[in-house]
Amino acid sequence: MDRIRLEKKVLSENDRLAAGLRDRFREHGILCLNLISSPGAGKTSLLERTLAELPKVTRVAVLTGDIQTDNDARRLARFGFPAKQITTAGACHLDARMVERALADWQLENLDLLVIENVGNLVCPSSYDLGEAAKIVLLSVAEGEDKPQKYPAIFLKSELLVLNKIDLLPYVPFDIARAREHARNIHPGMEILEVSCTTGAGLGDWLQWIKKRGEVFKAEAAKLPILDR
Ligand SMILES: Nc1nc2c(ncn2[C@@H]2O[C@H](COP(=O)(O)OP(=O)(O)O)[C@@H](O)[C@H]2O)c(=O)[nH]1
Ligand SMILES: [Mg+2]
Repeated sequence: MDRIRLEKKVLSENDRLAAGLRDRFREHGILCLNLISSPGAGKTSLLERTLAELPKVTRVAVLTGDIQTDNDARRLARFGFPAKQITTAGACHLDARMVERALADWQLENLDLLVIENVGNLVCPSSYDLGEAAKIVLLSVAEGEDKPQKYPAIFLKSELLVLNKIDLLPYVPFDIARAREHARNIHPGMEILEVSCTTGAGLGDWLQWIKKRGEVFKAEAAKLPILDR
């Protein structure tokens, strides 16, 4: 009982901080995306590909979460955009306070796009709002097509499913039609993209998705009343 009460308190404090972050992102016109998957599905690889393709003038930054090491931030910093590691020292997800702290010395007025790579986990990150405009779930074809059935919350809460590693389809028994069906059973309106970060297949559609989502975000932000929090 006490544990449930404590969990509720932690989550509502997180919601409060996330609402503050969302306001700041809106105020500065920053599209914030929260990338979630199990470890190794290819989040950092997708970000590497994305940063490599974006024009150098793009005002993009990335935050990347892991329990230990700054390996991913070092992989991402090579592309010349701001990249910062958040190490959670054991926590299985990022929370809004960690994001707030990581942003403290960045000038938000210089950004249009912020991509957050969450800690590899299909469960805990689904409960923690980071102020993002959209959660995106990645699933690689080496993980089994029944993951949406096993971990429904994250598929329900994500706008987009990115099916990665399609170059491996000839070698693994992964039924991509069933994976799509399972995802849409959980979340009928879910958008689904198929990509390979190794061959580059489908990455044009992914970049197009980001561009369109940015336009929708700006149009929605323009309709909302001026903030008075
Ligand atoms: N074959 C194949 N391997 C990939 C692909 N994307 C990522 N990988 C590999 O999968 C491993 C984990 O990728 P990483 O981006 O670190 O995953 P993360 O833990 O989700 O950030 C690495 O060895 C990548 O090279 C892909 O599209 N195809
Ligand atoms: Mg990673």
